[in-house]
Parts: sequence; C-alpha cells; structure tokens
Amino acid sequence: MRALSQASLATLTPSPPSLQLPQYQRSPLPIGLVHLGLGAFHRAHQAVVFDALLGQGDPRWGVLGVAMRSTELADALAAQDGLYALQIANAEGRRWQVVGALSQTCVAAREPGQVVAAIAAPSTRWITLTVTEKAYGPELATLLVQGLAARQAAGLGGLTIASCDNLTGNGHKLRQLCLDAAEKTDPALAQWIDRQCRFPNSMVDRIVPAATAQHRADAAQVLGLEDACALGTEGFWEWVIEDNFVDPQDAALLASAGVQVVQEVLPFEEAKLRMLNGSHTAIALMGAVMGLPTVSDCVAQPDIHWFVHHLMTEVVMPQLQRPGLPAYRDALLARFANPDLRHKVHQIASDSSLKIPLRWLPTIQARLAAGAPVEPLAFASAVWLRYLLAEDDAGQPYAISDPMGAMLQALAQQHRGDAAATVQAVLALPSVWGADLPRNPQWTARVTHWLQRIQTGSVTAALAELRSS
Ligand code: CS2
Repeated sequence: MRALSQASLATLTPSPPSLQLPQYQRSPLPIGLVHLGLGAFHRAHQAVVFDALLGQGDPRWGVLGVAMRSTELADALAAQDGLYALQIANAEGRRWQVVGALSQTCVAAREPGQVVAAIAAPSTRWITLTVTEKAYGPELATLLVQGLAARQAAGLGGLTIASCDNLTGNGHKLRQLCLDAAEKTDPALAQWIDRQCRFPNSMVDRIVPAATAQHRADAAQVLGLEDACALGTEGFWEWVIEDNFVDPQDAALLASAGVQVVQEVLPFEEAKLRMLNGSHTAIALMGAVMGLPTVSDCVAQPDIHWFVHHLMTEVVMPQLQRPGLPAYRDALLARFANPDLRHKVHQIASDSSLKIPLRWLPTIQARLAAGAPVEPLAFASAVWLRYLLAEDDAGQPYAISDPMGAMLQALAQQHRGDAAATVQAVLALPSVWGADLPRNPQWTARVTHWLQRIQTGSVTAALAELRSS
C-alpha cells in the first residue's frame, strides 16, 4: 500500500462528509506558526483550527511542528509531508479528516537552530505550546528567549505566544517565565518582549487519547493509503482564548473557525480544569487500582458514574462561574462514556503529582475555607495514595509515570498498611498540597479514614461505602 503524502493525497476521492481533505495549496505552505510540543493533542485541536483557516484561503496559518525531544513522530510526519488522518468519533458516527496544517516538523533537542530561526522568521506570527505541565521550566524559557532575541535582532515585531496547556493562567505563567529568563541575560530584551509580544490565556479542550495501531489500521482502510501518524478523537472541541493578540484582526479570524475569543478566560479555564480534568484524574486513579483499562470502562460502573456526578455537582460546581454548569457536567459525563475513545486510565494517571495541584487543590482549599464538605476529594486523594503502591486490587503491577514517581512509590511502600503514616508522609509534600492543607486536621483525618477503608477492603468496597454514606 502507498504511503500518505502530498502526491498520494491527490489520488484520493473524498466521499463527503465522511472524509474531508485539505482544500488549499500546500506546496509550499509557508510557516506562520511555530508549535512547541508536537503530539496527539495539538494535531487534533489547534492544527484542525489552523487547517480550517487555511481552508478559508488565508495562507498564514501553516505550522512548524516542533517535538521537544522524541524524534519518531516528527520524522514520521516529515516522511508524509506533514499529512495525517484524524478519526472523529461520537454518538452520531465516525468521520475522517486529513489535516494539512503542518508544513514542516523538527525536534528541538536535535535541531534547536531551526526552531530559533523559525521564531525569528518574518512570516512567523504566532507560537503555540502544548508541552505539558512539567515542561514549564528553564529549558523551555531558554528556547523561547533565544528565538525572541533573534527576532528582536532581526528588527522584526513581536509574536502572539499562546500556551495551550492545562495550567491555571497559562498565558500569565508563560509570560512570566519568558520575562524572568530574559531579564537575567538581557533586560532590554525583556522590555522588548513585554512591549511587543502578547501571551493570551486560553482554555483548550478535546479528548485525544494516544494514537494506537487500530487508528492506523482504520485509516489504511478508509484512505487506501498507509498512514503511520493516524489518530483519533471525539467530535467535541473547545478553544476559549483571551482577546490579546499582536494582530487584533486575529480575533475575528479565530472566531470564524469556531474559537471563542473572550475578555476573561478564567471562568472557562477553572470549570474545565476542575470539572473535566479533576474528574479525569479521579477516574484514572480509581480505574488503575480497580483494573479498569479505559475511562469509558470506568464510567460504565454505576458507582464511579455516581462519584463523578456527585463530585462535580456537590463539591466542584459551587465554586465555579461558567454559565450552564449542569449541562456542561452532563456533556462531560457523555464524553467520558464515548466507547470509541478507549482513553487509557494509565495515560491520564501519569504526572498526577503535577496535575492534582491544578485540578483538585483549588476546590479543596475553597471548600475547607468555607467550612464545606470535601469528602469525594478526600476519597480521591486516598485513592492516589493507594495507587502509588503500583499494583492493582488483583495484585497486577503497573508502572507509575511521574517526575516524583520513584520517591512517591518508595514512601508508599515504606508505610504500606499504615494509613496514618502514609498520609503523614505523602500529604505533607507542599509541591502537591500547598503549605496549609497538610496542617489541616479535618482534611488529613478524612484522607486517613478513606485510606484505611481502602486498605482493609478495596477501592471498590470503599467507593460503595462512600456512596451509601
Ligand atoms: C487528561 C487531559 O491526560 C490528561 O491528564 O485529563 O489530557 C484531557 O483529556 C484534556 O485536557 C481534554 O481536553
């Protein structure tokens, strides 16, 4: 079978609406954006928006897709002229789209000069990022600052630099990271960045599980071409971005492609992080210990479904401002149940030590400050402590993928069977729980209670108990 490429794409006959192909000139496709963090999420989210803008006849949205370290996807995409097929599956059925927005790909660790040159190129207008929580550090700052320094030296204007990671105030965080790094080496550059660049906050949402061999097999059948980079997602997507761009006209353009451009992203971001991602982390940890492979397997269990509904309704939603929360919650539960996604719980459970502070902590803090119950999150936190033993309730071992994983696993092992000691050791970590929570006796007592119940029985039994309490 021939491989997907610009040349073989021309042989495809689309059968609308089940297969959508790029309807614009791709060779050459100039680079208007540098995307850092080339992975599944970007390819199923921002790249689809840029593809739509390219399809409207605006050639400025071609992307240089930069993988930070791993070479495999970047090289596989390069071999396919940046093309890949995206399966979009929901209750109404499945359709496919070949996305053409990726003009070129490269790897930051291997070709840093290419990234810097692209940031400093006259045609570049934006940088977007999906580098995950753990990458917001010095290495990222150095890369961005080098690129921006080259841009300033070339006498060009600034860029719109949009973090699309699941962080609170992601634009603010990224701006501060860049300004701090520039300040250290070149205060004039820091001033230039401050004056010339814009860092809009944004909320991005689409469930995009890691691509599998099944996606590749399905794509081969639909396209009649081999696609090593095929992936799948759901129909739903949202991108809510702060109206804060170098080129003010970008607001209307993005809106024409379905992006919501707003003055204040915070209500959307908080609702998404705490409802979707907060539930995801709880579901993933429960599923991992219960031996349930995917999110849809989990929410098919009546007690887990109840838990998620209860968590959102009783504990998370009271603090949120986004309009239409009950409908948002119901839509989330339906999205979690999508059987086509096969979203692996262990994928979501990765990096939980970095996700919990963003997804659960603000709710816990606000509830405790108001004297309101936090029971489901005390339960979920106890499940995380149990999860750190790295084996499920049937004794099957699994790997923990987390920057703090080895340390956390060692602590959990050291205090195995002793709930109070485990809570004291792991709930004391300020990078996860902040400074005050570990000293709150009500909180530690409830987590200890649930860990004890889990230890004497199982997560399944403790969950049933929580439901009936
Ligand atoms: C998930 C997110 O892996 C995870 O931690 O919670 O990737 C989630 O699927 C997306 O944020 C959905 O928009």
